[in-house]
Amino acid sequence: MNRELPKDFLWGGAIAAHQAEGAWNIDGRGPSIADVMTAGGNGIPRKITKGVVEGEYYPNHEAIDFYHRYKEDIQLFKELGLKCLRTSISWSRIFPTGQEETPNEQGLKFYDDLFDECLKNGIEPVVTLSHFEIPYAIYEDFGGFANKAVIPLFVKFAQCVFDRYKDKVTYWMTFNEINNQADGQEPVHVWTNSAMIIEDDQDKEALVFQAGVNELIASAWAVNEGKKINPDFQIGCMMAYVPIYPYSCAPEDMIASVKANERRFFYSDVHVRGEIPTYTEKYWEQKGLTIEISEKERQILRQGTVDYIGFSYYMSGTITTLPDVEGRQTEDIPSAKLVKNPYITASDWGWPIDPVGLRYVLNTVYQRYDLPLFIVENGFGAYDQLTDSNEIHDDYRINYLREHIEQMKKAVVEDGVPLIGYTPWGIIDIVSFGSGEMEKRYGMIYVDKDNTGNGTLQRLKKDSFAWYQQVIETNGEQL
Ligand code: BGP
Repeated sequence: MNRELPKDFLWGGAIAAHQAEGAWNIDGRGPSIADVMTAGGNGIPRKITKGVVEGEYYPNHEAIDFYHRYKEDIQLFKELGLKCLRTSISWSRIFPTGQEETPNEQGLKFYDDLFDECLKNGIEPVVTLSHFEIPYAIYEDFGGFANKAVIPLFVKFAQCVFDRYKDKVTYWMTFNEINNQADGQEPVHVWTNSAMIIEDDQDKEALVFQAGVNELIASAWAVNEGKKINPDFQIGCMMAYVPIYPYSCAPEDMIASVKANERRFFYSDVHVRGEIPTYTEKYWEQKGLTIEISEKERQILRQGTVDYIGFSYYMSGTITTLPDVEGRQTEDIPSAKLVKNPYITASDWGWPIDPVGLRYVLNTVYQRYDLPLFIVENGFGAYDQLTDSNEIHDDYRINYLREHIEQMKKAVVEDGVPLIGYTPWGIIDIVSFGSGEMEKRYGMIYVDKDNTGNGTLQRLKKDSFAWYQQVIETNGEQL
């Protein structure tokens, strides 16, 4: 039996525009929702400010200055042996307010130069259209994706970059973690791709579902347009899969697990099957949610289904209805609580560490959709210590990645799951999305910058750099 990964397996690394580029207000770029997200950290949540507020520190303004340093970084990626680099295009670098008739040529040129530099070094760009950022003006003028007027604006952006880079990029994804409608804090707001500030008297669940449906329509429409521009494009969705296990074999725990997983599967069901699933229509009915979707929009969904499923995997979750187990009450599944899994440990940020869960997701998702999969995020955020001789001994990160790659290989060579590639998250240290911290480090390349923005931005190779180089060189044999 062949126990190896395919020879053309796309070993790579992942970053995102708003977490790496910086250069937030130069060469014609307009502010994005990421530019008004303050730093959090040490348990303090990030918040979206209304506009850029004097005196606040915004970590995404400079990030790691990838915009000016990408050639140096790509030399390091080449040394690693990367076959692909996943990144995103900053929408407001192309259309500063999202509403211009003509795109910003300086923005388009930056990505031309970036993709050319990648290709020159044997690295294939894998591109996400919207990675948790939309032009801030779209939030100000339309209130974010809950407003259907934003759908054609996104499609115009997609058409522009599909056409501009049609000979440089094959693998695309539309919305990063479209199912991860991350909550902000007071005032309640939802950022990620929806970019909304929801006031207390508004129905959050209805707005989040409406924004999600509008994004799904925008995604399908973009897929359609992309295929007209280049029929060879491979356009995927991008999901955050966090499998929710039943805490016990009590049948009610199984049902709670099914319902919890439906909250995520809803999005990929629409991306892949082109229909709103019955279980979601029923949920909206039971909760009295009025979600607007016209017959024409349903037709767009049917025509714009995806070619593959990109997804992030970091952790699994656990749910129970048993009364005597401590946990956090879920908002939408009656008498169900999210609880700790007693069989696994967690990171410093409380993210459960469950490599076997990756094999479970690969099998479950492939069996559900029968499409190729692409792991476009998997990584271990940790506090790294710099030694006096500028070394970083990140064995914990090597162990986390090794265990996940072992399970990924089982899914491919033992279970027969077709997997396009693996791009560990934060191939280089970048700004954490959830906490805004630089010190929640994922990279195999260290960047000298701390949570308050101080540092030289010098790049250093961690121990995991040489380890991953070996993994790629041996196509996953040497772990
Ligand atoms: C995913 C996002 C990435 C990245 C990752 C790690 O949800 O797609 O952008 O941020 O999470 O999360 P964090 O940076 O909060 O540790």
